[in-house]
Amino acid sequence: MDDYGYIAKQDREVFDVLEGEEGREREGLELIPSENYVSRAVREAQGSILTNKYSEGYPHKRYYGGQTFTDKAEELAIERVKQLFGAKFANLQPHSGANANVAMYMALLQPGDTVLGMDLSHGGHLTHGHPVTYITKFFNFVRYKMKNAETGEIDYDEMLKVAKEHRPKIVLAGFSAYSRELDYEKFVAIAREVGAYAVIDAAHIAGLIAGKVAKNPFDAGFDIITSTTHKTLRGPRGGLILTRESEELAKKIDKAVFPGLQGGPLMHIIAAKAVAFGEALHPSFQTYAGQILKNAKAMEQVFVNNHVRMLGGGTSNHLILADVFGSLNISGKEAEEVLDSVGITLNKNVIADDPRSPMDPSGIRFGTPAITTRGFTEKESTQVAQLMIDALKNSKDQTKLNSIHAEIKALCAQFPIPDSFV
Ligand code: DSN
Repeated sequence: MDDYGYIAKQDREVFDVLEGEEGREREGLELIPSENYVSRAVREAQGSILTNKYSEGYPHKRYYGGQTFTDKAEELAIERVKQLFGAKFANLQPHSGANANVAMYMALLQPGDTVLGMDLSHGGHLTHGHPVTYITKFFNFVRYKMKNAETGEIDYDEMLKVAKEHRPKIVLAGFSAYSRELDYEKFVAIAREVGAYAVIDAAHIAGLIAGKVAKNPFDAGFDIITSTTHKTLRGPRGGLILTRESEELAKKIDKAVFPGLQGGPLMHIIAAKAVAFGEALHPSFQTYAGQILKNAKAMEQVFVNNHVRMLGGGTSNHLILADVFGSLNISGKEAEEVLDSVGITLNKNVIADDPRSPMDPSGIRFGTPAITTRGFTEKESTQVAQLMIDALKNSKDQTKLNSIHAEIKALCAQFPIPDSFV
C-alpha cells in the first residue's frame, strides 16, 4: 500500500477513500480498455512538490521566475516523447485528451470550418464532434462509419465522397471503441486530396505505437497525433499533442494550448509524464505492448468459441466490443453490473447502429492493458474470458457467481499490481 501517513493522521475521510480504492484495485480485475496501473515512480512524480509551481509559458520562455527545475522536467519529457513517437515537436501541457483535441482544433481551424471524424456509435469519441459537446457550436463535424461492422472495415469510398462534398480542414482518425487497425495511408491520401490536415487521436493505442507493436501514423504521413498519456501508454492522467514535421504547425499548437486554452501547466504531471516516457523507452515496454495484443487475442478466442458476436469480428488491438445483447440476451448495463459483482470492471458500450439506448446499450467494451500490467499472459486471459462468459450465462445463479468471484479474487492475489516495470 502507498504511504498515506500524513493523510491518515490529518484527514480520515479522504484516507478512507484512498484505502477503499486501493482495495478495489487490488482485489478486482480492471478490464476497462482505457485504464491502466501506473508505476510507483510515476505516482511519486505526480504527488511531488512540483504541484507548487506556476510555469505559464514554455521552457526558457515563462511568465514567472524560479523555473530552473520545471524547465528541466518539461524538456526531459519532451525529448523522451519525441524519441518514442518519432515526432519533431511535442506539447505536453494539455491537462487531458479532450483538452488536447480542443487545442488541436483551435490551432488548425477557424470557426465554421469542418472536421471529418468517426461516428460515435461506430467507435469515435465525444470530442470528435458529438452534438453534446461545446465544440460543435464553433466547428462543423461530418462523419464516416464502418462499411461492414462484421469486419470493422471503414468505408473509405464514402469517406472520400463526404470529404469532397464538405471539404474538411481536418481528416481525423482515431477512436475509443474500435478494435481493428486503420488504413493510415488511405486517411492521409483523402486528407491530401482535399487539402486537409491528417490528424489522429491515438489515445487508445499510444502505448501500442510507442511499444512498436502497432503502426506509427507518422510513418504514413499524419501531420499530428493527439493522445492521452494514461491508457496503454501507462503514464499519469493527462494529454499530449505531437507534430511530425512542421514547425509552423507546432507553434500554432503551442499558442492554442497556452494561452489559448489553458493557464498554468501541471508541472507535477509533466514530470510524471517524463517518468512514464522513460519507462516506455525501456525495452521491457515493447514486451508489455506485445503481450497486450496476445492477451486480447486469447480473450477473443474464448468469445469466438462461445459464438459471441464481436464488432469488427474480433480484435487487432487491445480491446473487444462484444454484442452481449444479441448473443447472450443480456443488455450491456446488466452485463456490466453482473461482472462488477464478481470483481470484473468493464463498461457497457453502444455498438454500431445500436437499437438500444446509450444508458442500456447492446454491448460491453473490455481490454487487456491493465491485466497485462498485472502480469497476465494468454493463460490467465483465457481463464478470465471464460469466467466472463460463465458469469453472463449464469447471471441469475448467485451460487455460481459467488464461485466465479472467489476465482477472480484468487487470481488477483496471485498477480499483485506491480510497483515497478523496469
Ligand atoms: N473515456 C475514455 C475511454 O474510456 O475510452 C475516452 O476518453
